[in-house]
Amino acid sequence: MKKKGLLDSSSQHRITSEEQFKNRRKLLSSMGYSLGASLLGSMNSFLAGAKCHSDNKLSHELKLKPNQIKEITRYNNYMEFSSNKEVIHILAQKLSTSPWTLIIDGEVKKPLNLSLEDLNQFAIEKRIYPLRCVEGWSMVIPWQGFQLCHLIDMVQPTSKARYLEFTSILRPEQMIGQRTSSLQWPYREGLRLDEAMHPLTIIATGMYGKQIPKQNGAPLRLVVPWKYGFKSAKAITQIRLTHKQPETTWQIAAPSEYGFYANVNPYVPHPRWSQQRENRIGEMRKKPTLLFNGYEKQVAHLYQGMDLSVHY
Ligand SMILES: Nc1nc2c(c(=O)[nH]1)N[C@H]1C(S)=C(S)[C@@H](COP(=O)(O)O)O[C@H]1N2
Ligand SMILES: [Mo]
Repeated sequence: MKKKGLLDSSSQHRITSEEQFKNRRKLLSSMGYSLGASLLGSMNSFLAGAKCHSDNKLSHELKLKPNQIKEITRYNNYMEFSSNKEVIHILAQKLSTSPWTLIIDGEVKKPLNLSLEDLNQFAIEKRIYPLRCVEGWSMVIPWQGFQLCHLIDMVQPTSKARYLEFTSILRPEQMIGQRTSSLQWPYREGLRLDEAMHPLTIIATGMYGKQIPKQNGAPLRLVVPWKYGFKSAKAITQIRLTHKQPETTWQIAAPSEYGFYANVNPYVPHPRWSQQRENRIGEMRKKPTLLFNGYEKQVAHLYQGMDLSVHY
């Protein structure tokens, strides 16, 4: 009787804090529970880091000074439009971003089809993050958005879910690069579930106090600050939870140059250049690149036991 109640509460209620989770685990083991099939499923997702806790202290932790809005909005990477960074802010105005639908499906109990209005229910927070492009330049961008984990909580991943695949919009009639560049469209990216659940990982909807500009990924853009910029897919329309590691656009294009993990790492050079330093846009001298883009303390545990030069 008691046993049943306990199982119910662990599978149906949200875990609100790590402390609560640890207490529950202690309690379970003190009661002599062995991890049966259904409980194992829910424990697995906790162990994968699948508890969502808000952490808005992360915003100012690195005490970075944002780049000027002009720098952020006039020097972009967005291959759906051009490989010329300085014309994207013009070409991207062609993309119509409303109405917009975000589909979340795959290994979830509650697939969802969300409009931008639906997404307004999330409290918007500010996050000032460095963005380090794999090419060797960086910027500091003051985003607004919400933690991706809140969205993942809503769809309830199944026990098979291990990864997320993000798909950007396919609209060649509005995106000239999709007609002229040979990358495999639509642009796709992926994260491991625990990376996606991490409180640093956000969906950005705004920047510098306004709606996010089209050239920066309107209306919805993934932001994962400890990874190279290409992981942060712009204009996303679908998030699919999967069991298998998804293929990503840059991995398909050049597997020896762009790995699935793409953690910012000064000790693992790109095959054609060093990653030890970066050119912060607006600054004269190059600066050292930091492991995990400065977030080692927050994310290094996700990669314990992994050789980061193999899983690059
Ligand atoms: N859909 C899509 N997302 C994308 C890209 C892209 O070409 N297409 N480029 C990526 C790369 S390489 C970088 S460095 C960042 C650049 O973001 P920014 O233009 O907002 O600075 O967007 C990333 N997201
Ligand atoms: Mo990039």
